[in-house]
Amino acid sequence: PREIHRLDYRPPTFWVDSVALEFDLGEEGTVVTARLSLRRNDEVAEGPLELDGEELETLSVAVDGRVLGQGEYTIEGERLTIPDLPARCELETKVRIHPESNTQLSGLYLSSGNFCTQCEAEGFRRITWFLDRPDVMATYTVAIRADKQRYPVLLSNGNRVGERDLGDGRHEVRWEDPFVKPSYLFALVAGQLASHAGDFTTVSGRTVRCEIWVEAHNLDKCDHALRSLQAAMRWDEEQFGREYDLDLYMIVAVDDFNMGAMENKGLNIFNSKFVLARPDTATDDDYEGVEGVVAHEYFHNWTGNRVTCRDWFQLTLKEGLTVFRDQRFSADMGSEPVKRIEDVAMLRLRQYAEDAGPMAHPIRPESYISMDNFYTATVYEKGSEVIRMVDTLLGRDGFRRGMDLYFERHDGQAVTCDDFRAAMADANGRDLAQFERWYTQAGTPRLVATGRFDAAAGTYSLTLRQECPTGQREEDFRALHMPIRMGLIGPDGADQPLGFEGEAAAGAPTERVLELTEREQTFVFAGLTAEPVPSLARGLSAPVLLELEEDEQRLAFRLAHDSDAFNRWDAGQRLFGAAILAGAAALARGDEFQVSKGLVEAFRAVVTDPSLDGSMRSLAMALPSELELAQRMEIVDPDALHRARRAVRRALAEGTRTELAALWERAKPSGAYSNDRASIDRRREANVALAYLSCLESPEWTAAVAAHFDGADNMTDSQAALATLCQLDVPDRQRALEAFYAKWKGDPLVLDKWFTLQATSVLPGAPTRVAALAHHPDFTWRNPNRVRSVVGAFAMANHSGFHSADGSGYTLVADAVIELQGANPQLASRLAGSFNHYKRYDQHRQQAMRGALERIAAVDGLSKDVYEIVHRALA
Ligand code: DPP
Ligand code: ZN
Repeated sequence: PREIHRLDYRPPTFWVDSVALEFDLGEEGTVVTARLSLRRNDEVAEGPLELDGEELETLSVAVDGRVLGQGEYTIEGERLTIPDLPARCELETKVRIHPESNTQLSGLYLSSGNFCTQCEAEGFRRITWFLDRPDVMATYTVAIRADKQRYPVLLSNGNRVGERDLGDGRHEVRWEDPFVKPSYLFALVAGQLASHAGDFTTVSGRTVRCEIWVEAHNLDKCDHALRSLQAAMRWDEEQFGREYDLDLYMIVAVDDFNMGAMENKGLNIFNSKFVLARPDTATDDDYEGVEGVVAHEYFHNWTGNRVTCRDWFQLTLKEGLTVFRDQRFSADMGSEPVKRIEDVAMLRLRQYAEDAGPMAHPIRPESYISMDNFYTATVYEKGSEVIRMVDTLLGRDGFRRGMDLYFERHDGQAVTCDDFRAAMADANGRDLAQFERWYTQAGTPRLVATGRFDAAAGTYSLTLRQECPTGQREEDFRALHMPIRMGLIGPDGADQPLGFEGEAAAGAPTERVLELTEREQTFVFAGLTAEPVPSLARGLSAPVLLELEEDEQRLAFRLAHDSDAFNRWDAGQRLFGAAILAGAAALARGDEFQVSKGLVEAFRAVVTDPSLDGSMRSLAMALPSELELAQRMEIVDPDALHRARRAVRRALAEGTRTELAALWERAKPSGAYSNDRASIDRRREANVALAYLSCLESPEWTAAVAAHFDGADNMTDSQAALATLCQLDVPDRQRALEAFYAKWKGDPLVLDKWFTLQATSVLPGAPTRVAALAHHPDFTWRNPNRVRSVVGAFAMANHSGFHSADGSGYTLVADAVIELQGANPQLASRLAGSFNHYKRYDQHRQQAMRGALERIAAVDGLSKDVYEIVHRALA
């Protein structure tokens, strides 16, 4: 497979001004006619026209109405070349494609018998010959012809401009999208669908019709998606002055989808997981997921569609920015600190791990074999952190000025990350040249902090030193421009005024943003009467690993007093994490270990703190996961880690059983379900309290969990209770699983939960149970959600099970990759990433994982997606 490099970018030899597409949809083959208005790119005066195509049966090629003969063009592999073309011409191609056997779910394919498309990143070339690159932007008109009975609904981008009966049982619908767009934003849907609709009146008074298209039996699960869309439209007007530009906005839910959702112009196509929600089928977290993803795809209309990427290396231009926008939206809809904690927890779990492994790449990668492999936590989540730092450096108003200039300069264009940075800098008269290093350097920088209090002088010197990320070369690391939001906490728990030496202390702020630009910088604060406790990188103001020596006492102090909600939570995570890691080390040596009294007291304070809302409390009570803690072990010992975490959990539960029981009593369900914030908060703290109490393995609390399951009138409680039972070796587990299955076997999304809860059970024999799940009649390799709910969940969220000492977890996942790699390379390569960190495990496991990777690498005709992941890991 060929590697593509960022610096090799060349503009295309031709532009496409407009595209007219005709689809004759059929059960056995679909014919696509494409007419492209071509115009030679003056910047590139020479060179043939080169079009991309994949798995196309070419029926004819014509230029300006004349059919070309064999010698007038060449097709070699995935490239169609026409040497001699006039500066302006119309090219017509006719191809046959086979959506009915497209298992890759890229291009045009069938999901539940309906046609749908996925073109990002390079799926459009699987539909027709095209300059399938994002810098080629054109207007599109589309005619769709299909059987009237089977495909009554025919959708594409833009506005519906015509419809006619073709007489032979078929009909035709025509669509027109007036905005130029790259091919990856093309979409088509055809099938039996119904819509839940509502209106949105824009700030300038236009009415936009919003339609959520689903299979008819799901119509009662669309209201939350519709409301989320309307809220997102309003928010983008208020926060960024961005108004929606078409009269119609459609979202279609499909069951078979490789990703979460896709922002196609005017016609989003979604994994049904991020559309369908009803209280009895979706959890509170699912509701938030729907709201966030609907908003994300909507926000792309400006950051992604109106202004798009010049080439795929710039992906973070639209994704980092749009994730930042959806995170801010969700914070505004709910709780800012809760949202921030959830986002950082995910960043540390997935992105920091990626940064420390073989797939480490800058948010703007330098090369790829398959672009599909670079829809990563780094491009998305770290990309969002980088945008967040710009926001922190420029301030809310400065950031808005930068955004306005960005749209003013680049509306209708395909641009680069440098263009974005230039708009931010120019709008604010700031120099963001050094800031570019966030786009060129891979890895998570370490930030080592040391403090020195001089009692006589009343000063506190804080030294911050940037260290090269793990896995990167020292000589490549250059100091980054980063904002560090911080405070100094006094002995009474209050933030101290932060007067710099030489400044008047009176009136100084109690929180500052320090701007780091050098490898090492020292800041001296004056006017202090007692040694303060520093609270650094509040809200994780920069995506770094903060290294600061803090003992149990100091962490407990910050957990109790830090005025920054995020840093309070973070102090707790450090405290619990350190205890578990110390325990794991002791167990690995064969020693006993005891949970300290101080730890139990800190936990008790969290359980009982009246100032915490339920969501915050549940986050503060959660122990860091095994997967996250594994990142911090020299050589990962999954068994010791698992036993230590369990022991800490149990000790905390035993030490605070009275308070936990009181919390459960106060917060447990009473009265009918409601989805207001207070009820969501209560459900969260009730469920986390009950999960702790279940660790006591007492008949009383096991019965309480079973009763909670039986009495649940909503999926949040039902799933939480079943999740808890799945970790217990009790008869109620099997009974509850059977009851859940009987009730929900007809609902694929709920059934996914049923599979996941079993795949993530840590009871002994996990690999055997997961193998059995993969043979369950409801399991299928063809549905990505189902595969992820079993194999994905096992590999990514069942650390002790996946790393079972006998290697059977590895065999299972490698078999799945091999099974899938031909049919669905994108899905297979995600699963192949499960082995990325094998070098961090003990010799025995390393060998077993390496063996699994080598077995995958040896597959004949391995897809390039999987090839890239496996070969990077083995390198
Ligand atoms: N562009 C999509 C998204 O992230 C991914 N296919 O919204
Ligand atoms: Zn996106």
